Amino acid sequence: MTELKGTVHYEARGNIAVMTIDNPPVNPLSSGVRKGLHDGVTAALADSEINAIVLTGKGRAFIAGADISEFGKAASAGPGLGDVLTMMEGSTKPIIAAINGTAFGGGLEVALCCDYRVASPTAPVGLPEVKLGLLPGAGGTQRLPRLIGAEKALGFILSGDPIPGPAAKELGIVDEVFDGDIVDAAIGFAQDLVAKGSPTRKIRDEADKVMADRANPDLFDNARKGMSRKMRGRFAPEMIIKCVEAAVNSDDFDEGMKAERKYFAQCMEHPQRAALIHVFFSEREVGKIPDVPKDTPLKPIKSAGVIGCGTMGGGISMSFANVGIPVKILEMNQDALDRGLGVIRKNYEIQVKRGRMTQEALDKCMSLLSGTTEYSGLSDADVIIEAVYENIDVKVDIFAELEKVAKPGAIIASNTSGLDIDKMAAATTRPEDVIGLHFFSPANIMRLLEVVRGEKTSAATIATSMALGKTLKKIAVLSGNAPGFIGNRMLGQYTRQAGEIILQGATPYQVDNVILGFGMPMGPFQMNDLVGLDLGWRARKLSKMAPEDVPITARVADKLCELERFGQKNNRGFYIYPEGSRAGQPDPEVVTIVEETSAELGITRAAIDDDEVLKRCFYPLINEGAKLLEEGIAIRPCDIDIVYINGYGFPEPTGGPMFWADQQGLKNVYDDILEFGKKYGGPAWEPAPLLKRLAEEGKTFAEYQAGA
Ligand code: 3H9
Repeated sequence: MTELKGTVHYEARGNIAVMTIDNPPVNPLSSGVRKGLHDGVTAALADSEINAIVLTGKGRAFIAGADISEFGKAASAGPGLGDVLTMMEGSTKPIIAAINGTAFGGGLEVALCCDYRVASPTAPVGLPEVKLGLLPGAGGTQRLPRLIGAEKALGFILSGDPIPGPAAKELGIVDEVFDGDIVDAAIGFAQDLVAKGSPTRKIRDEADKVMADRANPDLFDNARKGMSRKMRGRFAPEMIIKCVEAAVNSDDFDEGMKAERKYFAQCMEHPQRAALIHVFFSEREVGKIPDVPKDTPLKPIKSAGVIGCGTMGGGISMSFANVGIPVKILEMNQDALDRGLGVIRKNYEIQVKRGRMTQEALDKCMSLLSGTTEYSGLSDADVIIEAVYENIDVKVDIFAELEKVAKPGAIIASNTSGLDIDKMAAATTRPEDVIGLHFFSPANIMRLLEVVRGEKTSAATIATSMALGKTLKKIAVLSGNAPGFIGNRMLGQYTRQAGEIILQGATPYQVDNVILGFGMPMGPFQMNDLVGLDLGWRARKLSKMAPEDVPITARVADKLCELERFGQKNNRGFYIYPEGSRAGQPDPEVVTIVEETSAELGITRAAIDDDEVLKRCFYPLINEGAKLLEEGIAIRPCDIDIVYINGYGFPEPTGGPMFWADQQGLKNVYDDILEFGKKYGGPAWEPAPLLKRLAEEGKTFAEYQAGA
């Protein structure tokens, strides 16, 4: 017999039955929980001594929702959630949800089937299904509009964001918020009900709010128009709106439930659902490092030092200050320090102006930032991160200085985006404390932290750095030490292809449009304009590179620089930017320059269709990912996916490049790579042995991750 997962404890406290869900760590609605709910309510109804039921969760959660690990698999054991909820809602004795902690998704839907809801002030309440490509499929889209009205329900369900108990009370989702022991409070609440004759209250029977909503025909159009940018292109939001429309427009609750079941099933079948659930589990998986035990003692991080107060150093310092960790910033002189701190203050002021931060929070963050012009000023820091420009000699010198001043055990880190961590570690006598902490720009906003282990980096330094990522509200992914690490090494393949494609027949605008259409926030040429075309051009000039040695993919950008088209910074690059605008407009002059460059290189241009553009941009990147796996630089395919989604804007609903490759079929990807290799040649099209093997065996990267 299949073993049931999770349980529900049942206890009679006088005439109140208390049911406690126990499915650590966060009480999802696994098979044993569903059975326990069913059995508990049945027992309470059968016991004439019991007049009301209190339902709560053990530990930090009430119920975290449906058990996501069961999705996409064969039906699990135990009763179905729908049946359990129907019997709960049919209870003739009132059920009070005592929301002790997280009540998410199906968890909140269970509470909505209870007659009353009371919550702890700190309990987060939410319907985050949309973030998983789903909709609340246990009656949430039908009951919530009946409880709080369609407009508020839509806002709540479409955002997927949780709110704490008091805000849930204000919205009308919970009846009362109680400090102290929530179960005792719920029992008191239940006793009051018993004194009044144990009245029940079924949300399914409440129709006033949805009737009123029928008088507001713009409601749904407004919801569609008001969809956040993040949700555009996603399948689930429209399905959610359709469900709430059904709740409003039908007199029959069960008709609405039927619509919800239909649209929920469509979401379940949609590839975005599988991709987003892959992202959910991957975000948790990347924190698990096979050779770093979970209980590795962490170094305390109570203060930080940052070297350099430019764009990266400033953003890194803000990340620490934002979570209350004091930062000492080292700059070459007082002027540079003042300038850097001034930029930080300005960035915070913009956030205050936009209502994203209070003046008090700004003052608090600024009070945590101080400066020094001496290395000795960093001697108290628990972690020191150098964030100067990318030059290995300069970085090695900095590490030699840090060796003299850093306190014993302090983590000494580099924010390099691809240079050799071991070379820096070799400048110290404590390579075990040295690590790469690669933040992404803007460092105070971007979620990814690439943590780079050197050959001798200790487990404690790795574990502390991964935990530090969480403290800084980032997602940390571990990479091995190889040029470009995970992200930039793969990116190199992508940008190189984009450069080749425009010489062979596409325009930069076609390439960008294809990439934008795929869901990336910007195309490769828009990215070039944002970063600045002059960086590479100036570096090549400085190194006196011979014109014939300039890579062909850099020729167009260099020509643009010769015409003083440096990108967004001076409003002209691959695009023309009207004054004050970041939305670039295509320029026929650029197309002419591209065509001339092709001719100079003897390349015959021919039309390249959008499908080929997409494959040529991403398949070499995926191929490189497979090489990173073979070399052990990336631990698992999911680490690459999380790097790409959070550091490079790879669209989340695709699940990341490696998951997307699985969905394309690795055999198809491999065959196309061979085809492109025949047509265009070059190292980009040499298939990684791992890709070849998996393709030939008909396997996926997911199966490789599972041990194939
Ligand atoms: C739904 O409910 C659909 C219904 O509308 C309709 C049904 C018909 N299932 O995040 P953590 C695991 S959809 C299975 O590190 P935290 C997680 O993988 C669901 N497992 O802790 C991890 O495992 P491991 C709607 C789950 O304290 C461990 O628990 N609900 C689930 O930082 C600890 O998780 C959601 O979308 C789950 N539902 O955060 C809620 N949830 O230790 C999703 C967690 O092996 N969950 N696990 O790596 C969350 O947002 C966070 O996990 C939560 C706790 C805030 C609850």
